[in-house]
Amino acid sequence: MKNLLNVLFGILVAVGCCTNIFAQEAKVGSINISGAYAVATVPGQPVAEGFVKLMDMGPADQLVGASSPVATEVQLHTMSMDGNTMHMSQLKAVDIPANGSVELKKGGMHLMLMGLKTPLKAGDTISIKLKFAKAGEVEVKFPVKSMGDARSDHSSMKM
Ligand SMILES: [Cu+2]
Repeated sequence: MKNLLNVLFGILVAVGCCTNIFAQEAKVGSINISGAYAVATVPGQPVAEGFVKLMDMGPADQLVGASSPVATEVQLHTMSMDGNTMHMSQLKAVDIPANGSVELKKGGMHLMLMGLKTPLKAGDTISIKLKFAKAGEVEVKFPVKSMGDARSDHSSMKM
């Protein structure tokens, strides 16, 4: 039994190590960050979107800012429908409920990379630093996915 537990523990450690290598997972304070990705751009496109899930294992916190070496500025945005028109507006902060989670995802809140210094190509990985009001700052790796891949993430329905 003890051996079995050791094996299981070994597996857990191994899995933990591997998810760290693909570091779209990160942790700072009580905030767990997962599922980070950015969407590839076409040449000349000056902006790109980034998405990420934030899970809070502690008291309520806020995502208050972000920055990246590949963009002159990273803003927090949200989308809303005004009749049939999608509007994007800038947020001062994204609330993360205590012991809860918030997801920045397609069609909703997102990170907006402004003034891209280089186009984002699928397969690349960029780094974005997230800043939380309480938990502090953490650098997160965002793999770049093509528009198609990014879309298929959300189509769990069978065609
Ligand atoms: Cu935006």
